[in-house]
Amino acid sequence: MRLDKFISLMKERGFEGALISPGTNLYYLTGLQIHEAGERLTVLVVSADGDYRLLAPSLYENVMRNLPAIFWRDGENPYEKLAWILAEFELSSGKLLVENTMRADWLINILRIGNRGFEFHPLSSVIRELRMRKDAKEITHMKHSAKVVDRVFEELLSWDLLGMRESELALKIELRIRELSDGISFEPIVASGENAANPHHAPGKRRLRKGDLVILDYGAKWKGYYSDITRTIALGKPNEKLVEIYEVVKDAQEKAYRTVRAGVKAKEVDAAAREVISAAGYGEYFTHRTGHGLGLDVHEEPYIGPDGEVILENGMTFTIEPGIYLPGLGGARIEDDVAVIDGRGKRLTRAERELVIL
Ligand SMILES: [Mn+2]
Repeated sequence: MRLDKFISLMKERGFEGALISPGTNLYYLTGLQIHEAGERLTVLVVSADGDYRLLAPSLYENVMRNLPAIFWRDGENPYEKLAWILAEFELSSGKLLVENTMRADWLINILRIGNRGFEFHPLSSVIRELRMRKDAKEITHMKHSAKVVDRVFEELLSWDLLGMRESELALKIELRIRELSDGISFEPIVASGENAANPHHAPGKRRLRKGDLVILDYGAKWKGYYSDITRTIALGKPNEKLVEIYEVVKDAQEKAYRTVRAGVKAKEVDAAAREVISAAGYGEYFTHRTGHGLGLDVHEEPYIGPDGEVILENGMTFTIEPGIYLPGLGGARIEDDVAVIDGRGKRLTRAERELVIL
């Protein structure tokens, strides 16, 4: 069980315990998915001795039967109960892991309840080692998630795109993803014409027109696992400059992909993409890292950037998504999801990468 594995790793690293609030780490360790805990304290207390207990609001009483739990009712002070669990587990000092995304108001209250001797550390510092290495089942979910976005890309090429507003296309993509999967990874990005010079453009009222390069960036979710794809398409023949940057981005993406191997550092993959783009004279217009880890979170480790010291291993999954953005003119980005399998990089997303001119 993942929780046992986590506890022994935590102990090995000299931690006394962990406080894990709802999120992907809690889901990863226990399978527990808590929708909208909001302000009500919900936390899994884990001790390096192997004990664990969930403290949760009583409104979840009927849905949580697989973990030892203590419930609190509205009107009660949950922090008193938390103090009681910490005392029972003999947790009063030492290194304690805290979920990175825990609400500040919870943490402030926890800091007030007799924790004089604790030294807090982010949960990610330990759990990253488990989360980064996906098992076969996790990879299967990611493959499925990737298939969905490939399919949506193929379908959207036959939609009547000319004259459509960016926001309308984004909504149509979202709807189709939702029909085919468990949900979207983030609100789809549709960036057309000069808007494509902004890597994270929010789709707006601009209508797609002839000569545009259009960046489409979207993802699906399957059994908790995300995909994330970007394709750049052309409506009618774009000007030569735009075609040129597209081809440079495509070469950079391919080069980075071919660099992926077990034993290679993440930053070597970044450097491979960056070299191609710099050699073509567009280095200053590639304004972000080459990619990010992907899994239960859309952005997780390993990050594929110039500072990426993580050594790639089998089971690691991440994106490769170089781009060039020319202010006032437009931009291009190509993004695939890649897994390290049998020592080599393997693309999970397989949609067409040659420039599609509609
Ligand atoms: Mn991405």
